[in-house]
Amino acid sequence: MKNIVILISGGGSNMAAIVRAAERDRWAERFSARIAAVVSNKPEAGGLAIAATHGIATAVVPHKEFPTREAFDEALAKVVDAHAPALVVLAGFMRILTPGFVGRYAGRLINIHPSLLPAFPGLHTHQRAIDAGCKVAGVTVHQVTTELDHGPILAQAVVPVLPDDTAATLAGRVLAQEHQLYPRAIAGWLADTSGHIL
Ligand code: NHR
Ligand code: GAR
Repeated sequence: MKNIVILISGGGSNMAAIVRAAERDRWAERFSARIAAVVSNKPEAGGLAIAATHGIATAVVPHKEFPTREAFDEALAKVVDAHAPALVVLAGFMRILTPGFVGRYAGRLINIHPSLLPAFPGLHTHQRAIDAGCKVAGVTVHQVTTELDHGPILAQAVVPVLPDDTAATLAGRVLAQEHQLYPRAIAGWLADTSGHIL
């Protein structure tokens, strides 16, 4: 069985979309894969309750309780390693990971970023796309490397930027695409362990 561990920080709608796709598309039978655990760095993350209703193990590693990023990442890795993951999925996970953590999961650590990378790495992507006058925006699934939001691209989807868009309306349009793209990219990765679908 290939165990998937999903890391979240918030609402967990991408995580929920992945869990629903795994159930709907029978990843257990097709890929011998399962969502083994959902781990949050924030105790209040709404996604934890959603995971629990699907019978998925949950854990919290509160970053605020650790003196350094290295100490947090070591504690996080211990929890993740307990599930022997074939794939670690960042889904709205908001802490930059140290080279030690990234190296440990090299080649099996992926992220979804709400911009068309290499444009707008980092935070506040939607406002930055609007401010730059972009006519399209979108979402990127990529492998995580030590350079933030710069790993090899696995999949992308594009949405229009409309004249009256605010960061919130654009984020909603992008998020709807995220919910389609991330499960497809993971299924592609599980099918051929490369993940390139587009
Ligand atoms: N870690 C590495 N090494 N490489 C990547 O590509 C990563 C990563 C960790 C998270 C997600 C990323 C995104 O998709 C991600 C990619 C958080 C920040 C950030 O600045 C930036 C990018 C991403 C996630 N976080 C602040 C920090 O100090 C905290 C912000 C907060 O808590 O709200 O870690 O956009
Ligand atoms: C998503 O739009 C995701 O791409 C973005 O946060 C949202 C999380 O939503 N990720 C980042 O900005 C990472 N820095 P969710 O918790 O409902 O999946």
